[in-house]
Amino acid sequence: ILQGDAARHALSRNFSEIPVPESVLARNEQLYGERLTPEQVVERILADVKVRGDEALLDWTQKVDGFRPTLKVSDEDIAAAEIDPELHAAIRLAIRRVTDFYQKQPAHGWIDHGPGGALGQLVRPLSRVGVYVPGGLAPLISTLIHTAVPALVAGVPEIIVTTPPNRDGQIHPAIVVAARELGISQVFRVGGAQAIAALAYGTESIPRVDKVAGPGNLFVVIAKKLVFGQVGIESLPGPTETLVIADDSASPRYVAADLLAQAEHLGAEPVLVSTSRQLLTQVQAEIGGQLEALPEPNRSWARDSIQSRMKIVLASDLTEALELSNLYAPEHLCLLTRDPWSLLGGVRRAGGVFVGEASMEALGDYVAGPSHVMPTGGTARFMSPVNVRDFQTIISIVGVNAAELAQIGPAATVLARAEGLEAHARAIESRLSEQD
Ligand code: HSO
Ligand code: ZN
Repeated sequence: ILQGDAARHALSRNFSEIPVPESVLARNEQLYGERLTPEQVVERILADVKVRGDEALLDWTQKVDGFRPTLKVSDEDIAAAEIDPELHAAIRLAIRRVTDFYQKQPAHGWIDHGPGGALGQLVRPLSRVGVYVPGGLAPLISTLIHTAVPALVAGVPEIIVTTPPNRDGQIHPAIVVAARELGISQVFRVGGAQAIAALAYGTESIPRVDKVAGPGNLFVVIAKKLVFGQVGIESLPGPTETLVIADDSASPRYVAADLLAQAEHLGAEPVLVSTSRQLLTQVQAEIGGQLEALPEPNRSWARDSIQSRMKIVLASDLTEALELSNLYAPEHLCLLTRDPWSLLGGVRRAGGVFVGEASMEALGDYVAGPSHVMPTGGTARFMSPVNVRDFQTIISIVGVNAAELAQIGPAATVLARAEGLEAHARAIESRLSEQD
């Protein structure tokens, strides 16, 4: 149990470098005959896809996953995808609730017409966006919804989805159904850094996009970092974290359940901050019991997060608890206290805040409303969750009239000459003199 300065130290993040697991290096050695770092592998993949397009995508997929998929999901396959009706209804509900949420986000431009003319900001959707949907251990159906919907609400006319196929070369039918429900017709069976390369550079079958969004594994995140500039990137989502602030009124059973829910994500970091020592002890016992009751492989995933990364902190009061949370800048902040709404004013850094017992983070992962793609790794200091603004640009409008020009033009010429830019000054004066 951490307290005071030790807690502060444990929750201050060290942003120096993403640690590379030994298992990744060993696998690279086995695949490439050299202990390449993930960066080196990604650089090779990017360069190859840029030059050889689709052939490179298939070769790298063959190398990493062991098969050559058919890249594009055909219109017939999209139309024919079928899933359990209950799951289908849940997908529809999630789409509706996330859409309703983002339709409330103010995202309009403005033009201010005054006596001096008009100034303003136009808001325009991006033309084409790529959404990466992780596959692998869990087919993240919800991630497609939580990334594509803000883009659709922003007005993006074309969305390209890439997602890694499973062993039989197919994509989970629920991901295909979700794409169909969203009106997305371009879905590609490719994952990893090669998918990001395809979206950034374009290939024969995958069109080049303006921005790539969505979470992925270490290779995907490194690829997104390296292609930034060539395309836009919404963020670099890393392993997930949840910080729970609980007082003596919280239910140890709920606190444990919420920590375990996030712990089952690979590499997750669960943090519990409480003002009650008794609660900390009770939650630890609960976690033990609930962990044993989980089926495999979820139990192993959750146990790894709990044993390797969980932090337990005793705070002197809720003010200190909030101060520690602001220092940590969690992706998710869950408030399980007597009066959770009273803490909101003190929250300065977090991806999302989950207020009270009925608003568990796992609900937010699916159907609450806000996108579950939120800033991780302490980036909530300067980043926001995925939202409508990520898929729009702002265009500045300058439309001053002659009267206004006469007022403000002379100052501009002074600044131009101070910068030594004579042609600028003359361009302004050419109109100033015309008016005399
Ligand atoms: N909690 C994860 C997102 C997710 N959970 C998707 C379930 N499906 C990262 O915030
Ligand atoms: Zn989750």
